[in-house]
Amino acid sequence: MYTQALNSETVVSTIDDEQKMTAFQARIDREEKIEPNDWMPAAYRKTLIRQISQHAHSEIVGMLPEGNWVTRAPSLKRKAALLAKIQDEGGHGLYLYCAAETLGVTREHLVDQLLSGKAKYSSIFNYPTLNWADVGVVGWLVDGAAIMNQIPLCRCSYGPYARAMIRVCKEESFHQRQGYELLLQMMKGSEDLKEMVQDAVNRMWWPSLMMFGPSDGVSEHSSNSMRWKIKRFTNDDLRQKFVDATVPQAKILGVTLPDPDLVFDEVSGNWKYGEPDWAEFKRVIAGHGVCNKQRLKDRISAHENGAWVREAALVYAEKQKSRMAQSAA
Ligand code: FAQ
Repeated sequence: MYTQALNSETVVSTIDDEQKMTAFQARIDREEKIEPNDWMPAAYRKTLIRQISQHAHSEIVGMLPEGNWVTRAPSLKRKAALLAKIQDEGGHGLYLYCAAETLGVTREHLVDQLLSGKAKYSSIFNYPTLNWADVGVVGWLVDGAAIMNQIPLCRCSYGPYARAMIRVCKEESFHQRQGYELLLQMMKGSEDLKEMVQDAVNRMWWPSLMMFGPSDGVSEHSSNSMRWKIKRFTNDDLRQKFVDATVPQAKILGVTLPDPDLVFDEVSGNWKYGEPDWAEFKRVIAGHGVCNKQRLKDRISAHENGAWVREAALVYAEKQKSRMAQSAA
């Protein structure tokens, strides 16, 4: 008797869920935004929490390689631009943590996942920034790749993520330009400066291509994310767009992209490129890149050193609340 009752409830709820799923997909197909209080499949929520939080972590960890150069910027102008850029990245992380919180997770939980090494962040930030030209190349290639990936996210089906990305993309385009302009200046300088730029490009080119994720054949999340219009293009499509946009910029700059297989294909109108080293990519995202340990160590110590700020903010918020309650009484 008990089992029968349970089974019939399960059947009703399965039918119910199927109807909800169909209605949900129809909303996505009509390009309606999904908002925090709307019904959504558990897997859609999980995918968004995963992607948005990884994105937030990437912004916060991404502050570190550039932070390494603030005290050594070659002029006041460059220092001011670099500081502004790094502050922007911190801001992007905060918008994104807020967007993730609308899905029912707490920022504390997400930060714990980062600091305990459980959460991923973009592989690119596990490479070192060894010379000043790296700051320019991070702007040109890393922000360039980020923009290519993130402009379509402004049309993501989840409202809070899409809206956060509009402002993020505006700021990222300033970041990309400051990097490219910095490199243009260096390329007008001495042979040593030109070599420095070429060296930075040689080291950052392949890791920048890896930012788009594994190739489509092995990308486990792409098909669901495309169906749900979280992602609008596949990893390989975005990587190709990035290569096509970047090759002419490299020519203007006067640097060589370190890929002997790079060739223009008249039929497709695309630049064909060689295969990134996917074994290296896997090693880096598994925690074995050059800087993974250092990045986590730095984030943990920043978190610990900032504990008093979080405590003070909480005490201040409590004080404000009790003052408001007193004045309302
Ligand atoms: N690094 O099935 P897919 C920035 C993981 S922000 C590490 O293809 P999906 C700003 C992936 O998470 C840059 N992990 O996954 C800045 C998944 O693992 P999981 C960050 C990677 O989600 C600039 C597994 O591999 N941008 O640069 C990477 O459909 C300058 C299977 O992959 C974003 O996060 C990778 N490169 O596609 C700051 C944009 N690629 O979760 C400072 C939003 C893949 O199952 C200075 N994110 N994985 O354990 C996305 O668009 C997507 O999440 C992708 C991956 C494209 C990253």
